[in-house]
Parts: sequence; structure tokens; C-alpha cells
Amino acid sequence: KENYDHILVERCFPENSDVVGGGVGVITLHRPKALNALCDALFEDLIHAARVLDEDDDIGCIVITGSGKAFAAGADISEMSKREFANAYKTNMFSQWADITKMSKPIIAAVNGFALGGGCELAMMCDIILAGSKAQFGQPEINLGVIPGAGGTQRLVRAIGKSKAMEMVLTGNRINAQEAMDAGLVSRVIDSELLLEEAVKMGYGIAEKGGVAVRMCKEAVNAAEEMTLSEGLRFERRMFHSLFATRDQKEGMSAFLEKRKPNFTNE
Ligand code: CO8
Repeated sequence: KENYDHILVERCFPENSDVVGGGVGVITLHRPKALNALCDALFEDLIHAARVLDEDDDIGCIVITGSGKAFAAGADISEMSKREFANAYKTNMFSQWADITKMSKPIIAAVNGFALGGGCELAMMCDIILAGSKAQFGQPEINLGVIPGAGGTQRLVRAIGKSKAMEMVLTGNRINAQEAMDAGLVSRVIDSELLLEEAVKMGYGIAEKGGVAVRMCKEAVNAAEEMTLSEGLRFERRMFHSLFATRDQKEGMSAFLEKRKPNFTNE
């Protein structure tokens, strides 16, 4: 399936490059009339496209971005407003969102405009958040009589600490790109006009590395959120050892010694 109702998918490749798996898959959330509110159908499209790109050998990195003035303004409130407890509980409402975190390739969130509620949570499920200068982050669920439900009370605390996270979820107030940068939620603020271009460029930079090592970096860094330090260090070291079974390790180290660019094949 390549024609989606609520997203656009593009495969981008660096010019004059024969890097194996060097492409970047760009998923643009595209439901402009509702500020990309994450209705069930949009999320279904998003997960499907992410899976296809994750399995595509030509692609080494994924970028998720928004359109217009929003990355995503949260879960779809009109869809959600009709839900009842028993049905939400029995169907484990929104649990499918977490599938985004199961992708093995890095995902960059390029956030320009509103990333609110589930939109902020979606950005935090990605591996790197780049903020355009017009980005605004917030967890306004409290204003709707609910609480964040997809990481806004968990990933946000780990990202920016308890007091700032508590302030955001209790007041519903938004923070801008620079505040998000100062708090450690995003890794860079980029001029809004250049955001997507820079995100794709960063994606190319990642996609040209050895694909097995890239995936292991992602797995190991994410393990740091779940494990004790000694477990995490052991996990990291074992992964490090295992990379000596790859062709890319031989190639990477030989290329360094021969003073040439490595030619990784992701094996
Ligand atoms: N859901 C549905 N429609 C939306 C949403 C949304 N989240 N956000 C905006 N829209 C719609 C508006 O209704 C409006 O539609 P229409 O033109 O038909 O009236 C259109 O988008 C444009 O919006 P506005 O006119 O409001 O645009 P403004 O520029 O005036 O305001 C804001 C922009 C500030 C972003 C404003 O739209 C807003 O406050 N939106 C709601 C933000 C919000 O509360 N988000 C949190 C939702 S709750 C949530 O995300 C819970 C996630 C839980 C995940 C749980 C997993 C288990």
C-alpha cells in the first residue's frame, strides 16, 4: 500500500551516491483540516508506512514530520469524545501507537508547529527530535479532563525532569522550540524553512553508516531507559562484541587504516 489517506510517503536519496541502503524515508502527517489530529485511520497509515520503510533495504533512516502549522495537535478529540471506559479498556485504546517504538531503524521527528498531547508523545517515541523554530510542545490533556496516555507522564519526565514535566502536564501550558531545547527535549532548533531539509540531511548521514551498528546503537540507547546501569553496560558490551561478527566492522576498521571512506554493506 503506497497510497495513504492521511499521510504522504517519500523516499529520498542523496545525489550521486551509491551508498547501500543510503535512502531516507519521509513520512508527512497530512490531515491539514484537523491540524494532523491523530485519528485511528491516520495512525494505522503511519504504522503501516513505518513498517514498510523499516523493512526496505534501500532505506537507512526514517523522518516523521508534519504539515502546515502542526506536527500533530494530539489524538482526535471528536473521535475520542464518544468513547466509554469499558470499550476503551477492553480494546486497550491507543495501545497500537507504541508500535512506532518497535521499528529497528532510527526515526527522526522533525517538529515544526504544534506537537500537542499525542503529537508530543509521538515525537517522544521517535529517536531524535529536531525542532523547527515555530515548534510548540505541550501536554494539554488536563484541559480536556484527562491525562496524557501515551508517554506524556513517563517519557517526558525522563526527557526533561520531574518539575518541568509536572508543570507541563498540570498546567497544560506549551513550551516553544528554544525552551524545549534548553530543557533537553529536542536535540536542535533549526530555522523552520530549513527543518525538513536538515532532518533529511541528518538522515543521510545516519543511513550511510553500517546498518547493523546503527540499529544496535538505537537498541542500546533505548535499553538505557529500561535497565540498571550495570545491566545496561553489560548489554552494551555484549552488543559491541557481537559487531565483530559483521563485515561492516572489518570494512570500517580497514578503511580507517587505509585512509579511505568505508563502503558499508549493512552486513
Ligand atoms: N482533535 C480533533 N480536531 C482538532 C484537534 C484535535 N486534537 N486539534 C485541532 N483540531 C481541529 C479543530 O477542531 C479545527 O477544526 P474546525 O476548523 O473544523 O473547527 C481545526 O483543527 C483547526 O484548529 P483551530 O481552529 O483550533 O486552530 P487554532 O490555530 O485556533 O488552534 C490549537 C490550534 C491550539 C492547536 C488548537 O487546535 C487546540 O488546542 N487543539 C487541541 C489540542 C489538544 O488538546 N490536544 C490534546 C488532545 S488529547 C490527546 O492527545 C490524548 C492522547 C492520548 C494518547 C493516549 C494513548 C493511550
